[in-house]
Amino acid sequence: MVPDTATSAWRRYRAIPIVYRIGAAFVLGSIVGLLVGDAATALQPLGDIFVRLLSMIVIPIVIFTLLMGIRRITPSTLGKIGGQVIALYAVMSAIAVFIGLAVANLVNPGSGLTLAEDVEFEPEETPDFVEVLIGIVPENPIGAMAEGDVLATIFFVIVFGLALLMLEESTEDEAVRRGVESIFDIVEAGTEALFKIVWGIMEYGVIGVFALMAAVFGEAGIDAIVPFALLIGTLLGAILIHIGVVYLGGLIVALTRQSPVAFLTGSKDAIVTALSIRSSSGTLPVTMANADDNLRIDEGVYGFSLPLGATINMDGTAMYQGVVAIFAANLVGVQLTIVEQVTVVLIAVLASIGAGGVPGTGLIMLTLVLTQLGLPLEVVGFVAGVDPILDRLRTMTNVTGDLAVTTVVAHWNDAIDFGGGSWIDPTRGLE
Ligand code: DAS
Repeated sequence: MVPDTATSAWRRYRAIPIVYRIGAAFVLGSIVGLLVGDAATALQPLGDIFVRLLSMIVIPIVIFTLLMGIRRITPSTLGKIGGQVIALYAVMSAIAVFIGLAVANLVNPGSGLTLAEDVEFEPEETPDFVEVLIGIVPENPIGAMAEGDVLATIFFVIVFGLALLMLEESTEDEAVRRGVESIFDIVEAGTEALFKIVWGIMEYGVIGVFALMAAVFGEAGIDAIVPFALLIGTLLGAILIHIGVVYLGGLIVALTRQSPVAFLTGSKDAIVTALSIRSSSGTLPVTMANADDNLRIDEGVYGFSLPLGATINMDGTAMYQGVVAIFAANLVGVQLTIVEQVTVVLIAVLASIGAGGVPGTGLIMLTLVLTQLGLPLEVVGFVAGVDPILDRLRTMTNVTGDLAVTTVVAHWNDAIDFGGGSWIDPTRGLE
């Protein structure tokens, strides 16, 4: 019989949000590594288990979350506004990844930090761009899944998901329609089960991150702090460029001729909430309230664009993939070719369709990008410790992007109430 004190201690431990426990493991592991030195690399195997658990979940999570994401984009809702929203979301995400890669190529976070010696890394031969594009189409989708070929898996799942949706809309056969619904019901249950596994892995991650950080700081010493600080700085720099130039300069000023300050003021509650709770989906009610009350946007637009954006439009998350891909490549001393960096863009944009707007999504997606590029998954353990900071920055960017795109599409479709409202008053705009 476990003594009450132990069970109550365990309950108090579990009551602490996992993200803070992992953050504490990051700090403690780093301190132990600095104090113990090389001997701390003996903990590496505990970190390797964490990495293998993450690797185990990569392909299943792609398949299930992507099918769930596609479920939301039903062909009938595509329509004119839907087409504009989805097209703008995709363009914004691609620009975000390019900005992330550009800033990371300039700053080069991760250079100077080395993985623990016994982490093998075999750089894959770099295919040329045409090979990457052709390779997206799998000759054998099951084989692609078995080999962890993320892009080819994403391609097949998107094709299969769209086929299911079209079948559901067109078939006369009731049994077939029920079959499609059963598949999506299974996918929904499977997705829930997989996220339970993800959070179970993150529970073990407290030990895994502790071990990885102890090993890396045991190996590299105090010098390892700089690369992590650079990683946070790089992402922050890329985000400020993306929000300042692309959202405010490009979308709000150039396309809607409205005041960028007024846009930010109108969106402030959603921005602060996203920074606080690290969840686009959790912020959605606030995002919608800002769109309606402050930005004076018609519900016919934001009612479609914001729930969709909270799940498929994740510019901050996509940008983060680019930044950490460069960080990971520097860790193992390889230079990502342009082809490989474009591959990051493809995965980040496509995979974000399936990524849900919940805390830690970006970290899980990172396993897809690193797997595709053949980069060491240990990096996920490294960045997991600073994820509480990075995730807030990503989520804030995701939500700001949702509102900026929604404002542009509403403007294009005369779905903004210029008659009153806190910011959309033509006398205060740039007209
Ligand atoms: N927390 C995710 C979101 O809610 C973003 C991420 O993890 O990258 O958008």
